[in-house]
Amino acid sequence: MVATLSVPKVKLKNPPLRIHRMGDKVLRQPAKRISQVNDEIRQLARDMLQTMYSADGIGLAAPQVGVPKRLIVVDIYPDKPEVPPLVLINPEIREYLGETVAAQEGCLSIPGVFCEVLRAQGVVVSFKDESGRPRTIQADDLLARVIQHEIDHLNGVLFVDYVENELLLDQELRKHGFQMQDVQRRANPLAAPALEPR
Ligand code: GNR
Ligand code: NI
Repeated sequence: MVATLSVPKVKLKNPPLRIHRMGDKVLRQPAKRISQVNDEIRQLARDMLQTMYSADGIGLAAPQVGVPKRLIVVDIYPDKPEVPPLVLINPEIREYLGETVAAQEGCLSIPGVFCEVLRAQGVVVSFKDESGRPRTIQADDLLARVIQHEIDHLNGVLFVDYVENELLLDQELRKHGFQMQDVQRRANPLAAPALEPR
């Protein structure tokens, strides 16, 4: 039996899960692999989808709802009822494709804050789906971007960690009630290395 994971694409007044915000330590913990895709995992995925649609998001990672497991849900077509969402369990990026592209990102755990982030145009990603079946897909453009953003969450990484302009980031964070001390600044592995003076 293949459990289908359809949930209506609607905004609930009382979503089943709470989205944790930057500053909460669960967002910085590396998430654990899922050894068995069972009904508990499928229920978590369903609850995450309802919570994502209710928050007007197009992706959500389990650590954002306080669960340190390697599970993400993605739906870049929240207004198309006929398109099913993606559930990715233990996702792994196998290949980065195409150019590195800069575009604005936001995060449901850092509401109101938007910054440009470099991402690969495409990725090949392997994962197990909601029925436990191994799958490999190629994703491009917005879908590839969201998958890269969500897999970062599984590794305790937030998009603001990559922002180079510390002053602009600090301003933008304060405006929305966040603090620079909760950012873990790091080089984006897709960025060209800065030239060392010599
Ligand atoms: O809803 C979301 N939109 C978005 C836009 C550009 C790049 C990434 C994203 S993911 C985000 C939801 C979220 O925070 N997922 O972790
Ligand atoms: Ni996010």
